[in-house]
Amino acid sequence: MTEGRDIIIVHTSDVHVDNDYTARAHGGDGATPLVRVLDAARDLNADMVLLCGDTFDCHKIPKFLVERVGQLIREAAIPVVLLPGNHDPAVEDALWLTPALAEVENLHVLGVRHEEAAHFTDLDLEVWGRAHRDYADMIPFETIRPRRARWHVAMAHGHYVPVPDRVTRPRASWLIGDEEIKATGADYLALGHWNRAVQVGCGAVPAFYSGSPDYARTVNVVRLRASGAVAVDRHDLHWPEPREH
Ligand SMILES: [Mn+2]
Repeated sequence: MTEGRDIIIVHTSDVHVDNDYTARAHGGDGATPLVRVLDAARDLNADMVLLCGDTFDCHKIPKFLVERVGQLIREAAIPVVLLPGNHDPAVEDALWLTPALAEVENLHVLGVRHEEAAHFTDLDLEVWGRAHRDYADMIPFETIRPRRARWHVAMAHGHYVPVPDRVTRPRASWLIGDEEIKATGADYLALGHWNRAVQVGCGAVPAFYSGSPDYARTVNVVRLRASGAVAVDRHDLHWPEPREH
C-alpha cells in the first residue's frame, strides 16, 4: 500500500523504438531511449510508467527488438501503462498482440489488454485513455470516462489546440482542446505526440506533454500526494553516449 506517501508516475511518449532512425541515432540500439526512461523510473523509485503513444515507430520491428522491449518492461517490474499512438495503433496485426509483449504481465496496453482503462486497486488509481485503433483521424476525448478511483489519470495521443476546428482542411489530426481537457476531470493528463515537453490547456486540469526522450531529454515526474495535491516536475535522463543525428 502507498498510504501516507506519494505515488510517483513517470510519463514519457514518442519513444519511437525502431531498427532504423532511432537505432542509428543510438549506436545501433533502437531501444536506448526506452532504457533511459526505465532507468529514470528505477532511480526515482517510481510506482508506474506511462508510455503515451508512438512507443514503437511502426509495427514492422524485428522480432529481436520486440523481445528486447518486452524484456526491458518485464525487468522494470512496475506497471507500465501504454497507449497506442498513430505510429503504433491497436490494429489487428499490431505488435501488442505478439507473445513477446502480450505476455508481459506488467505491461498494460490500453485498447488491447484493457478496453480503455487500467485499474490499480493497490494505488486506488485508474489510468484511462482511448487508443488509436487505426491510422485515421479520431477525437481522443470524444467520450469521457468518469472517475472510478481516488486517483484519475488520463492519457491521450494527439495535437493540442485551445479551440479545435474540425471543419477546415487541411488540419492536424487527433485534436485536443481546452474544454475537452477540462472535461476529463483528471488529476493529471498525460499527453503524447509532441516532441517537446510543455504544459497545455487552461489550467483546470494539469495537462502536460512529456516530449520524447530523444528531444526533451527528460521525463515528466508526477507525484500524487497523500494530501491530494499533484506536483509535476521534469527529470533529466542520463545519456552517457554521444548522440548522432
Ligand atoms: Mn504521434
